[in-house]
Amino acid sequence: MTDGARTATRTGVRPREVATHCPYCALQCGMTLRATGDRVEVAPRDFPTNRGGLCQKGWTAAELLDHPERLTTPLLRDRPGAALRPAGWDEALDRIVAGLGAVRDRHGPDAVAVFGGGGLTNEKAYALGRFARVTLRTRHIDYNGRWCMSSAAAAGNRAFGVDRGLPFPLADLGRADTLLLVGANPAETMPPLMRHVTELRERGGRLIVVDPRATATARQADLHLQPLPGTDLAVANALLHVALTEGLVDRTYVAARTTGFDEVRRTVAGYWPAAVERLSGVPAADLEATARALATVDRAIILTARGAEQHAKGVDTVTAFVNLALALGLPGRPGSGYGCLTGQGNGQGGREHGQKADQLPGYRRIDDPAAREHVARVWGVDPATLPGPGVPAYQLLDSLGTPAGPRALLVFGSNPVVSAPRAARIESRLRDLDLLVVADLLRSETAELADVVLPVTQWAEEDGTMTNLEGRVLRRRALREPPVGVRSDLEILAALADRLPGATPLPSDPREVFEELRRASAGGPADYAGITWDRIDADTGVFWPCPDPDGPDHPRLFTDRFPTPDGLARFHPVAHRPAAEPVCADYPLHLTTGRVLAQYQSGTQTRRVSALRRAAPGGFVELHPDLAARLGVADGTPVRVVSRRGELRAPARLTPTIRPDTVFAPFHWPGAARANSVTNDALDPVSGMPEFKICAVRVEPA
Ligand SMILES: Nc1nc2c(c(=O)[nH]1)N[C@H]1C(S)=C(S)[C@@H](COP(=O)(O)OP(=O)(O)OC[C@H]3O[C@@H](n4cnc5c(=O)[nH]c(N)nc54)[C@H](O)[C@@H]3O)O[C@H]1N2
Ligand SMILES: Nc1nc2c(c(=O)[nH]1)N[C@H]1C(S)=C(S)[C@@H](COP(=O)(O)OP(=O)(O)OC[C@H]3O[C@@H](n4cnc5c(=O)[nH]c(N)nc54)[C@H](O)[C@@H]3O)O[C@H]1N2
Ligand code: SF4
Ligand SMILES: [Mo]
Repeated sequence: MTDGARTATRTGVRPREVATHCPYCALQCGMTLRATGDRVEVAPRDFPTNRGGLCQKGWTAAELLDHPERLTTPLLRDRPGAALRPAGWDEALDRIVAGLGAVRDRHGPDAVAVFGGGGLTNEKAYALGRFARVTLRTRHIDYNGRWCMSSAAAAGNRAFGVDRGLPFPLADLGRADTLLLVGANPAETMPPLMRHVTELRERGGRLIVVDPRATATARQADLHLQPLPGTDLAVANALLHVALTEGLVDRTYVAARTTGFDEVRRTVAGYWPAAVERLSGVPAADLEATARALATVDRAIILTARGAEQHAKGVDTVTAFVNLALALGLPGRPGSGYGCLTGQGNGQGGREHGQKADQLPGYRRIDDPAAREHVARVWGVDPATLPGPGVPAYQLLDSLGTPAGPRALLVFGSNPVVSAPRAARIESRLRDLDLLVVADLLRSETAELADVVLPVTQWAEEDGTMTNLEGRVLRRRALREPPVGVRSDLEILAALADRLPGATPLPSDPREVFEELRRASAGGPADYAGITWDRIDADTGVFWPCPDPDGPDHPRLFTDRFPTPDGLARFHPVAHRPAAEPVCADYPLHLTTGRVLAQYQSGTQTRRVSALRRAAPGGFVELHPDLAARLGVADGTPVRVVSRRGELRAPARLTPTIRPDTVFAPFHWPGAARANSVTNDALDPVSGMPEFKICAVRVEPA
């Protein structure tokens, strides 16, 4: 395709108003976009998740559409050290194809790697997986969801036989009697979700929050447990211990619907509340009150998010809460259950269609011969030519440019220079590549290192589907044509396939890609075969699995069986272990990291939105006033937070809402304030999740 051809292929008049969803988080709030003159206006739209609400990020999302820093032409670097310069599409694509060819000729197909994102539509995530496995024939593809959902996904798969973040609609929250939130701060990370929590509280239900900080969410709670970071597993085992000693376990449910309880019972016997109080700092009486609040009501829901999951023991920590939920008979009981709050816009769908290292579309395993056979048939290739599993995100990025690792990387929808753990190391790996290609709408910090940058369309210019935190498949709808010079990710993949020698063509029309995705997912755990765009349009989305176009979808899972071979859920005994990096005399404090309301992720997008920049202009370090006094630090004093891997510099923010032995830094900023200069790259052995939520540091005035 030549430079002008793309616009010519997109004919037809666009509507002046569309019903779509926010580009950012997994709540996927309903919004209406209106084109008024040359401006695009955002208005909230009533949808079951957001109930007419939007957060500040959603309200201001359209500011990026015509932002002066938006990329509208490819950028090229002529030689190492030279500045990026504007280039035409033909030149940019030729450069990529030549670069990929050189790397593959010298080092083989696995020397090319692909890194995707949980913000990509289902169609893009699917196309990226197919592009890697079929067009490039590399096993090396993974994505930023590894840093987000992977611990809960692995725990869900091993206990329930499936990984759907919420196995019930979000509206169940409002009707629960007790809601336990573990390491989740939705008042800042998904504000409209709190409408459901408000409903719960107005109905007399109880909210219990487990967080080392008294966050905006915890401040609304009836009970706030404030553990030392990294001790949630012990807390969960203590809750189950209390339920057992007080006779609160649902024995009928355990006998009829689960297997493996005996070993768990033996393990939790040692988790006396008094012992766990010493370990976690949570008073034994609060542990007892929490266990009773969950076990003595009709409808109880337990939700985990990144605070519990982003640890080197994240899978086991989630498992401990799943064990608790199973022992209380919650999963599959109407109005009750365990769930995980998925984070990115398409964090759920992004992990179902093949951008994960070990996975094929429909949430199939790439090492399963039947799965390979099915998907290879849809792709029209011999199953023997499909590569095997690759490696999880951090291992992949950490191997780049090393003798055994890939020498070329294509990035679609992530900014690892800011968001990867131990980011300085990853940054130097990226610099060691022979070829780095970044597709983005803006010059992210990762794009700044690239040899080729490709400008992509934004949400208001795209059709496609997203799968929200409930497993509800939604439609993203285009309001307007993209600016001249910009292409969609699908068009970029198709254009590369056109130019790569011997490659079969790829469709670039999202609806056509979705039709292929339906066939590829048919029969898999995340079965989309019965989902059509028309069916989504007719209602408020469609919940997977949905194998039959004329059959039902599944808002609620597990009502009569679990999708395991014997239909039973599985208990797994799990034991507490300390954080990968214990505190010591040189690094006596715990650092934990997370988010603020007005910034999103690596900040590429939200740091460029004026109202958000005013609301949250830069990084900071939260410190308890007692700790600050000991360190001689006042509010606003610049401090250094130093770990074995590096340091961050930012002003101190004094607040009594944090534990005195713990400091907190948000991770949205690059440069001196980059939290990931400090974080630990210890990984969960099952999920590959990095330990973003705890490492040992010292803090000193800068
Ligand atoms: N404003 C905003 N919203 C977002 C995002 C964003 O970047 N900005 N990102 C989206 C994405 S991708 C995600 S994954 C979600 C994340 O959503 P959340 O999981 O709600 O966000 P975090 O701030 O990462 O972590 C939640 C809480 O965990 C606490 N915490 C830290 N360590 C521990 C611990 O060891 N145990 C416990 N129990 N708690 C701990 C932190 O104090 C924090 O308040 O948000 C989504 N929404
Ligand atoms: N210390 C610390 N680090 C963390 C976390 C933490 O809690 N603490 N959380 C982790 C988590 S949960 C996550 S999800 C990651 C997220 O971190 P990243 O993977 O860096 O996520 P984003 O900042 O959303 O990056 C998305 C990039 O893609 C671009 N983009 C947006 N939409 C599209 C699109 O459709 N196509 C293309 N090609 N580009 C697009 C954006 O402009 C942006 O530059 O960070 C992780 N890092
Ligand atoms: S809560 Fe999430 S989906 Fe809703 S408006 Fe805010 S960022 Fe967008
Ligand atoms: Mo995330």
